[in-house]
Amino acid sequence: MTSATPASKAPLALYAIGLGSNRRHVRHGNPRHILLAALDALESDDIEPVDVSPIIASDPIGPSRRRYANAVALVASPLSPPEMLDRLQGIEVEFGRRTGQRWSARTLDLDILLWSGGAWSRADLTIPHPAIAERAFVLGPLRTVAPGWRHPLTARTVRQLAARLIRPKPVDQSAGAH
Ligand code: PH2
Ligand code: MG
Ligand code: MG
Repeated sequence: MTSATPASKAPLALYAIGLGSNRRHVRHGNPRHILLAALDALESDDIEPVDVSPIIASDPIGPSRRRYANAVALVASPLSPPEMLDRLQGIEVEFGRRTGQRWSARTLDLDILLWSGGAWSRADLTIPHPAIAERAFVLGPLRTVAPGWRHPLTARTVRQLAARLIRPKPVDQSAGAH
């Protein structure tokens, strides 16, 4: 190795990455093992693991009927958000993800949830992930690794968002019954 790449001179940012899987992988096996392998794949010269939540099993939100394994990793990296997205998409493809499968069963889904730079919104990438506040399978694991991290748009901490999500809500009389 000769000179450092420009990326390695950029200041480190912290990212919270959401991991999800609800299909088996021919080599890695069940979703839990897929997440463990994905955590290994994530670690690289310019992505340093800082912390990982427990892996939880969660009921599917959306059309797929298989249960998911979900987890959240905190990583430190000099990569910019689009560079990080590229990297994550590359790993998804390595694990057999086909494109055009939004919300369908997937071997591996890697989402940027939070970034220490705050909010980012361009073309195909929005940070914070827009659905964070409604998803227990994200907030549960995220709370174990970053309870005090403030959502840059609502200024609520992850702990507060998680508490709001699980607190029983009064019945909304105006809403139609399902
Ligand atoms: N991901 C989805 C849709 N539904 N449900 C659970 N429980 N966990 C997920 O990761 C998940 C989901 C789309 O990314
Ligand atoms: Mg995704
Ligand atoms: Mg997702």
